[in-house]
Amino acid sequence: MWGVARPQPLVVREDGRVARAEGRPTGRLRRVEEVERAPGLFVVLEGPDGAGKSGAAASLVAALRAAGHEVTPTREPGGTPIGEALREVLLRAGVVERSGLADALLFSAARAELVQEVIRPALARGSIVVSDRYATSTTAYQGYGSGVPLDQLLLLERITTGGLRPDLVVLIDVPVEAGLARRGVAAGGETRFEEAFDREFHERVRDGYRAMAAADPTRWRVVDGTRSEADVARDVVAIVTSRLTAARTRASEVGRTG
Ligand code: ATM
Repeated sequence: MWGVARPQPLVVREDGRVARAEGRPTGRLRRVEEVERAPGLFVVLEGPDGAGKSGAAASLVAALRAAGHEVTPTREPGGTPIGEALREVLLRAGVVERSGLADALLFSAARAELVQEVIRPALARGSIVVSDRYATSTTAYQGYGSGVPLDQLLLLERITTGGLRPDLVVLIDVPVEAGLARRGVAAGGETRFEEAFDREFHERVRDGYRAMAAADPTRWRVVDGTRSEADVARDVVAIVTSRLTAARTRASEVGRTG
């Protein structure tokens, strides 16, 4: 894994999709990219602590596979050897105190590796990538939560992801109290955040998520996470399936005209 040559260069298109490329992105190459990337979809599940993202992600992956799709599940931080090592550092309870900016840089280092090694290649071969968290978590936690300026985080995101944005972000929304109770934090459970017991921090994170969703309603969908795990999972599967159908329809139109 380490020290080997990178695979073929990848071209990041304006819409954030990526394709393999031998040379510069020309008009001809653009057509090839569209055909190559058309079946893939980049889905991110987001939400505050205790929203039930991970369970919904597992159900989504199972449902998509049962429907015959190739799916690449991943999570942040993690998903690569260095990402999992950083996860240990970042999420271990009782770690040394550090700034929001240091956190943002560490999460971003794991993300850069994940994008390059896993997400881009998967999208290029037409897989459906289901990621439990993405750059949107950094905006919510380190930006809205810890107060790192959002314009700095935007710059960092561009560097880290090369502009790769999800096709769809599903926010599983729960009130802070309910989320913390589920995580056991309210009852004294462990979490890595110094601010874990600071309700205000989690309120800011939740507000941040809702602000991002409101600002980009085409890309974001919000699901009420206070219901049963099965209800939430059913909604998430329905949202992704309908987006997939729309993407497929667009792709076949491109195929007919391209
Ligand atoms: P989960 O594995 O439960 O998703 O938790 C990951 C934690 O890392 C979560 N918070 N807690 N406690 C959110 C946090 N996180 C960030 O603060 N910034 C990030 O960029 C990412 C990916 C996660």
